Amino acid sequence: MTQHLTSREAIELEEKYGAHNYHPLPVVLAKGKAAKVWDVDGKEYFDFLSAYSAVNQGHCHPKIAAALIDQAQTLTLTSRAFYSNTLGVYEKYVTEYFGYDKVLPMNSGAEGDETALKLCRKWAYLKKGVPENQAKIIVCEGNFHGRTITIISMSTDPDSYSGFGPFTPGFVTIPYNDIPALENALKDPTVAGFLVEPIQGEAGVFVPDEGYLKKAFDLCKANNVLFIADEVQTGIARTGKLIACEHEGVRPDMLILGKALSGGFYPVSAVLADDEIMLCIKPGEHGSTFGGNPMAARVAIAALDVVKDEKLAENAERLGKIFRAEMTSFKHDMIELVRGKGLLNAIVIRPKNGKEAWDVCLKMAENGLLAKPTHGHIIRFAPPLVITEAELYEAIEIIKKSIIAFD
Ligand code: IF1
Repeated sequence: MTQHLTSREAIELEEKYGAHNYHPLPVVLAKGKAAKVWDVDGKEYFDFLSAYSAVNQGHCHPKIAAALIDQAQTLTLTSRAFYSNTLGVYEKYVTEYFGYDKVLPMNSGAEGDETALKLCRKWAYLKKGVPENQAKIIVCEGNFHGRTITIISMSTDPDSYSGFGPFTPGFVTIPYNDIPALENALKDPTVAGFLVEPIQGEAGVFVPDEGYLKKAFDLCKANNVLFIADEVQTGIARTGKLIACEHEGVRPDMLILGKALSGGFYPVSAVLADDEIMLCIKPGEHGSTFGGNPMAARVAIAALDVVKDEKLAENAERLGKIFRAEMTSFKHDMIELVRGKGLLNAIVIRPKNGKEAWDVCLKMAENGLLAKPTHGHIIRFAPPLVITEAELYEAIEIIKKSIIAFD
């Protein structure tokens, strides 16, 4: 049974016994359903973070919960030392769903990225003929791919990498949304891959110029370099298409998925690629105790079923347009800029009377809507994709009312 804690008690416990690697908004959540969550006092909120886009299908989706509970009472973990009657079914389902030959199942998004980096290097040595230990991978300034040592070795954010060196070599950093810079970096014949987020999440929902991904993809192809899309945050219908690369008709050589692949029930990530790349890794060369376990397999199938059944991509596309139109036409001196795609949006906040994005988030929480600032002056708005149009308009009123409160 869950203990009945007051929000103060819950916060004090985390402060005293948990590492201080986060600075949460002072809200203690106890329950969630679809686009809403409730705190320990029963206060209701719209969730406009969706666990950083992991609960696209809405909180506690009954269909995903049913799959999880059924499998939890049947078989949870076999390890990959044996076959299971669930993994192959999921592998067939997910590869057909996204249109790739094969999938490599992992757990966290960071593990998905690490897997893609390893596959890319192996491919460089086995197929491209890059001399041993010389492969380079191009990454972008402002990237966010997770928290492991190798991944922070690619980061340009001092909060992410400072004090954690020495770093993994083999990365070349170029500005995001800069085709000439990519063209130039691709001249090096030891370059094996280009790892990119179709929209940069952590950078504040930074949407590149139209055509950037397509041009980048074509340049990679012309130079025999793998185009690797980190769609951990942008994938699974969030931006109005199943994956964000689809907006430009790009099919990445490697596709990294996580977060909403499980609808927020369980850490499930995946790398998808065709045989030419995927078969470069042989038995014993990569893996994970939990990757592809029976619960993950069942949960991911259910989560992806929900995306199709409930037309979540279409909903994100349609409601995203309403959100941006409403927020753009709402003229207020604290709103500097509204940007995004589908239901992955951000508002750049211009501070007023010493009040900034954090204060706006506190006010919105008071008024019944949860969102989180990034980089001090940007607020991300990413509700579960099951939010209804009526709920969205209600939420927009809360956002407007909260900003007006600073007049
Ligand atoms: C945290 C940001 C979001 C990601 C992309 C891989 C991962 C992430 C594109 C790693 C993770 C997170 C994790 C979360 C905060 C968050 C985030 F603000 F930091 F950038 F979503 F916008 N690729 N994103 O966005 O996935 O290993 O965490 O499963 O608390 O660090 P993970």
